[in-house]
Amino acid sequence: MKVLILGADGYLGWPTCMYFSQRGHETIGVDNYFRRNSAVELDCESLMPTPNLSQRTKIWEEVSGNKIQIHIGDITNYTFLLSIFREHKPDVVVHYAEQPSAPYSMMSRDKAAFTVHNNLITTLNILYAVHEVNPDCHIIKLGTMGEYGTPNIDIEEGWLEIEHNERKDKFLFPRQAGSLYHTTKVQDTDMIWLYVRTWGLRVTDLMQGPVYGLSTDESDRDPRLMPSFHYDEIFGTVLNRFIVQAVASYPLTVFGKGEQTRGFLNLKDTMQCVYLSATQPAEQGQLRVFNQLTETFSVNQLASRVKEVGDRLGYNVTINSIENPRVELEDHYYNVKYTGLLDLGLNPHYLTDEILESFFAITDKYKSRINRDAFLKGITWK
Ligand code: USQ
Repeated sequence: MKVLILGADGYLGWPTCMYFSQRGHETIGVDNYFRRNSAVELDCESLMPTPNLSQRTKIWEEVSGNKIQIHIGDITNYTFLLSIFREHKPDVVVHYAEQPSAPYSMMSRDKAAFTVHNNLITTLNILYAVHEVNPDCHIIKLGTMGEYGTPNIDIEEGWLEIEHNERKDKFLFPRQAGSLYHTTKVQDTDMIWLYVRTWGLRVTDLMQGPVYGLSTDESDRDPRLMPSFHYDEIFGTVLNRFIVQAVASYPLTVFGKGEQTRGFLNLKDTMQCVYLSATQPAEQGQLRVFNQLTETFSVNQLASRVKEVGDRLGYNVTINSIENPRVELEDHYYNVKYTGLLDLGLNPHYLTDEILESFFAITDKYKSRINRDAFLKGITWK
């Protein structure tokens, strides 16, 4: 396959490039370095040094013998994106090129506007480029479990059949997002669904929960190939933050009651899910939706697991419940269906103590680079 990965420099993007490349696919990565530049602007850089994409592709070639082609540019610029589509005519495009942070989207009007513009225009441009250059190209779009929010009913896998006044129809499962970032993901899903119906495109929407981890088989081959790993309040996800906090002897930051429950997965499983979706594509005219998680935990359960394993390793972990800077339900029903990816062949890496121990061990090597000011930056939803 010829695979185009948009957002190739990010936490998921770079490991995905290597994953496809390692398996013999022609891999093309694109990024505008938004996250890299914002992390400098907001003083919250990645835990480990991350060479830029040109440097990383050279290291990857030395290590694996495989090439990854890179283009640096902004895909909200349609002319730029179209030139890439015309040059490469991809069979699959993986869309990670969105502003991915809920706190970032709630920081200010300007950052809210950037999030709306970036996330909706990148998606629109991809839809147009596929329609114009290669309508058979399979779009794999990274959605988020946060599109559904935390409804008081079971969360189905993408769709819900509704019976109303003795008639039935199937709709996208109701969406009720908890941040502007998550809302842009709802909006782009609606846009994608319109063009699937109108132009007959083939799309897989991966409704992913928070990802954790910093190890993949490919990145383990050389520390310079590690993903860009964030633990700050803006770009870090909760379990990644807790591990780094524990290593830094910083009390784990549980927001509010800590009974917020989400569906989590290991970074290695994100790779598998995207790969399984690419190799078993959606049909022409189908919007296929998978809930991408392997197990659910509350924030309190994660904090206890990190404390238990951390204490055993000698870290003396403490937990601090702090006022919730977000507006979200802190104690709620959460029951999600997620069988679609397992049916495609996903073999989950569950959160075992061994996985937590190795996570601690790698993080500890970079202890001296931890920026304690990045843990809480005073961002609130209010
Ligand atoms: N939380 C804490 N303490 C912290 C950080 C987070 O208690 O220090 C809580 C949050 O309040 C929330 C939960 O942990 O209830 C998850 O927060 P998160 O920061 O790990 O995840 P979120 O902001 O929802 O966003 C992340 C990714 C996003 C992805 C999403 C999947 O940044 O790109 O879409 O996870 S999901 O959460 O399912 O919507």
